Amino acid sequence: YKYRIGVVGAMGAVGTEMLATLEKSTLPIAEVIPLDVKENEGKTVSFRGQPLKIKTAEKGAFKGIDIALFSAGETASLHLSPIAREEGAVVIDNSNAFRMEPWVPLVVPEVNPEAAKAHKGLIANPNCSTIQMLVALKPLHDRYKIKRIVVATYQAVSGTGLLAIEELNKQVEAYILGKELPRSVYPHQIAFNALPHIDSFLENGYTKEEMKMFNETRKILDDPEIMVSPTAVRIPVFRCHSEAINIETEKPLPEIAEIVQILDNAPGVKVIDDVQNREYPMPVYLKGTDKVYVGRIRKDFTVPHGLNLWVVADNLRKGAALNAVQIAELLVEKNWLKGE
Ligand code: 11C
Repeated sequence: YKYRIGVVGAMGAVGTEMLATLEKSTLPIAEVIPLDVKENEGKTVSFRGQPLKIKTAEKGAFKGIDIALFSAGETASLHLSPIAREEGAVVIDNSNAFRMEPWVPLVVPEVNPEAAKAHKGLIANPNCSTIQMLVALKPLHDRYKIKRIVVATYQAVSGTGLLAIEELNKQVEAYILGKELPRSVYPHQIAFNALPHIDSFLENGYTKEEMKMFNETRKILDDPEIMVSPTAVRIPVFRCHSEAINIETEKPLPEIAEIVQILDNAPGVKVIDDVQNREYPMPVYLKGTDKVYVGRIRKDFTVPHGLNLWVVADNLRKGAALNAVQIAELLVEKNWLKGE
């Protein structure tokens, strides 16, 4: 059997990466159907060298589609995913719309693949900052039980979308030309700046982005006690989110060499950590890659069982498109497409 895969939001920053990731996927694909808003109908995207015409994502468009990868924002997911499911597609949703719904599995294939099995026609893809943090931490959590995570993120503008990429480009250009910096996406200048503000603020003083890291971590690890204390920051980088992570574990941690080995052997992780040769993960060199990169691995000498790490991953790939395609591959490989 070959699968018909729909990509909703095919012209967006993540949608484009979904098509690129599907091109390389081992999934037996009969057809890719790119869907987007009505204004983009008839425009073309490329898939394996062929131009594909965009169709409007609307009622009727999902008939015959086996798997629909959604990345068109929360409103589109809320409106269109029930339609897609009714028309027979299994939805893999990249938005925040359903992640915390008890009936929806929230899946990172390297971390909690089993959770996908019991789906009811919709599986949620976690937030990019959560995905890369947990791919790196899961092997340590399994062995030493992490009690508390303190994390500061350094997030790329592509997490906001294509308009934000354009805004950073235009601001840099205007700055060099000595012109006034245009601004529409972010509440402050993003070029040469750092904004401790991602998504909207909640009553507790945290942002939604920060609370996603707390709530999603507990759900994915199925650990209602693990503590996550986050600060999410937007920086003027185009691609790849970076995270400074501090963990405290219940059990004593082994020597650094052993931790490096555990991480390097973990699925989806690669260690880049040779400070003598100034080697550590950095966004500019890792854009367009598929793994989660870990460096600056060192003991936190201020607590009994603590560790500091620096984690970088391409937010559009492992943080979004690749994770979604991996979920599709998992469903097909395990024969879990039907769900429960
Ligand atoms: C960002 N993490 O970098 C966000 C983008 O819940 O899927 C993804 C938001 C989400 O701005």
